[in-house]
Amino acid sequence: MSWLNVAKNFVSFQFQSSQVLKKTFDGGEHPFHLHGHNFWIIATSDYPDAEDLYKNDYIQRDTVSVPGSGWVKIRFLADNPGAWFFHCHIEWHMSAGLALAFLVSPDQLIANGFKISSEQRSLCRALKQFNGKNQTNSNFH
Ligand SMILES: [Cu+2]
Repeated sequence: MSWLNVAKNFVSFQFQSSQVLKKTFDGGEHPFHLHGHNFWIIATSDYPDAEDLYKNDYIQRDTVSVPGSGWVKIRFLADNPGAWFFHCHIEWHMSAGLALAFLVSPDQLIANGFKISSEQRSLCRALKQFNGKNQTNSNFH
């Protein structure tokens, strides 16, 4: 991730591919999908001028293709409380750790009675333990 900015519930996020990703995976594109929200595609490394050319009229999608050696910049209105997965849709890339989660409005989730079960907590501990043992996977966090 190059940067993340949150202002008035608008999340701007730029995902930068890297040499680690290029070496680990095949160097091709990564179709990234966001759960729970649609996002605006602001620009990509293939179309960096889009940010100015299409200002205030960006295309809206729930999936964007990240160029293998490039980047994408997206923005979404975080108005749907929950933990939302943002991941590469190539199964083995996601399994290797090319994924993250946006936690939207955690205070509202707690106020609505959301609880993390002991089973979910054990999954978190297992993932933490796995990441500690697996150097390749921890490169993507
Ligand atoms: Cu991928």
